[in-house]
Amino acid sequence: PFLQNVLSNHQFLNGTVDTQFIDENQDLFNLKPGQNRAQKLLHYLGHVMVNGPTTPIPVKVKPSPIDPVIPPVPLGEPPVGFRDVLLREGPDGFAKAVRAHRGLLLMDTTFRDAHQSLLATRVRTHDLKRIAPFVSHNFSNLFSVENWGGATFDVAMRFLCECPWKRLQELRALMPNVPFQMLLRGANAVGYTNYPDNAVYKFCEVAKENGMDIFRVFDSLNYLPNMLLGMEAAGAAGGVVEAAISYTGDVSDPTRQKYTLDYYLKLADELVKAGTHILCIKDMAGLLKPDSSRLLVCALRDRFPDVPIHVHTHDTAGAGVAAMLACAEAGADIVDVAVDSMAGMTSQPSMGAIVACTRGTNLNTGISLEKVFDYSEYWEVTRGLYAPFDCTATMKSGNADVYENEIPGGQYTNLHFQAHSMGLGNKFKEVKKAYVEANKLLGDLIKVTPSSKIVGDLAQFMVQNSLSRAEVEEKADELSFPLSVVEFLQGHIGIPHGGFPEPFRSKVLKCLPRVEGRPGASLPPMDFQALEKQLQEAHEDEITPEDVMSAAMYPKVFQEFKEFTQVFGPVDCLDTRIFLDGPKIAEEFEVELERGKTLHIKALALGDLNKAGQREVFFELNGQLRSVLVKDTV
Ligand code: 3PY
Ligand code: ZN
Repeated sequence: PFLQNVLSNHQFLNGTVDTQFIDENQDLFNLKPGQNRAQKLLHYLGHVMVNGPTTPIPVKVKPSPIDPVIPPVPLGEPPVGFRDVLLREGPDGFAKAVRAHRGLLLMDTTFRDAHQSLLATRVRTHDLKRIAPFVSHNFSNLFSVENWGGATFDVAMRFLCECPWKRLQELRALMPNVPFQMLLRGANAVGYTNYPDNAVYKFCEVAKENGMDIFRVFDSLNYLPNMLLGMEAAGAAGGVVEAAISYTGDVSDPTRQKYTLDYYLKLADELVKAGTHILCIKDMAGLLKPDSSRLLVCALRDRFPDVPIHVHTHDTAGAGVAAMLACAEAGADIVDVAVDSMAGMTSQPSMGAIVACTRGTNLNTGISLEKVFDYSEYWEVTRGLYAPFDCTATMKSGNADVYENEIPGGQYTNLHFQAHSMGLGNKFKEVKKAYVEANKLLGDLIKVTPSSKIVGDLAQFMVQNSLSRAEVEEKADELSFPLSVVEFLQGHIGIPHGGFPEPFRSKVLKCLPRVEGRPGASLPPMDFQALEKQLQEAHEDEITPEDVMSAAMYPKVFQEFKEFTQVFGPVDCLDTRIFLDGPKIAEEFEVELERGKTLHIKALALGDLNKAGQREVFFELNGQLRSVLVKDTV
């Protein structure tokens, strides 16, 4: 700031002052970023106190004032877990050990999908880190903790102003014994669009180096060439490949003829042939009922006796526990759960319920129910900190209508929230109906990120313009469709099962170009060296290989994130309530910047508005009076 002020001073600029000293001492300009982290944080706090949170807050609910209590963790190393098996035996040996395991294994989604589904993906690394040692010590027999990928990557930078890679590194250090799992959107990596092949490979390589173990790879259309690319990238990085078949429809319903048991088995054949270590059924909308679960899992178990089967679902209809128990009884090795207070509704089924229901049976999970209660209590209170993002502000229950509209968990919450926040709560039913119609228009798709967004965009377009399916079909050559719909029809995300809907596609596209085959195959490789150079020139901080990957995935989001931290410092160190809502006057709190470096801050007063539209905010920082000037933009 000092330098900035000097450089923008008009006397200085006019050359009316003697600057010889500066000219002769160029090293004055080598200011190390980060040295004034405390001042930057005061600037952030002042900003939040004057103008409110920098991250958009969807509902006018304050974070809970109650601080979470971290349950005690024993001293010493955590017990040996499946990660030790993985490190010792490699992915093949790991898969064998999983298959040979007696009892049901669980993946805990609390660190990723649960909050992606319930809390708009807003859970911060700060709160994950606090409970990580407890999980490491008490849930060492988990198959994995899902803690990365999906929407977490971009939300971390975009809304939480923190680095997703740092999350991975820090959690890895705190949980050395439990395998980490991420959701990789195949050729879309952690984005919404296809990336050049070398970007997907590099992404997996860097993720593995930073501590990722298991890559759940899916494609939103189950388009095999996209899936194979993701699988190869994860495998080449040395990761455990978990190819995921995205499930839609109902295999137990003979009237549903598009996504039949045969369709899933044939796809599974291809994935096993391609060498997947684990086979996953990814039921992103929660459509598996006990009957369909039995049918599907029994058939897969018979066909692939040696391949571990892992099932993912959402509890939107409320039948998640029943479905997962049916899967386990039919021979699934692993099912996904979230801790009780972060489970249910559009999230995963409850960990406690599955642990309790399998206790004393041959599916026993080996997990202590008492520890689940402690874990759940931590999350119950922590969840309160995220009240401004909690879907329960408007959504009061799950809904079995998901069997009809097939909306994936996270999207169900988003659409519900959007309808309610626009004061159109009574329109949600209409949006869901339009979603069904939009899906039919597009040829009955597998719906998961990003194909689900395309169906959602078309549905919203239909509601906004009061268009029925028949009208859209009839006027397809005149309407201006959302870009995502047009690009999908052009073939930008791959080819859907059964091909594109005709004559709808031709009517919409007219003479627009069409992508043939796998979209990524025609993209030129990314030049990482050039990107690194460009980032080094643009930012003062050191640029790491992880930063290069962040910029490769989300160039604009990364740039804004860097600019933000340059001004406001390491806001990831703040407690969540302070981060979201700022301190109250007279509140004293601590901020641990790094081990052994803690700031003691007290918010003292908020000054009056000055002529320049600013307010001075006063703090005590480690016992010394400090103030920051903040522009009042409210
Ligand atoms: C994602 O892609 O983020 C998902 O969670 C899909 O289910
Ligand atoms: Zn999911």
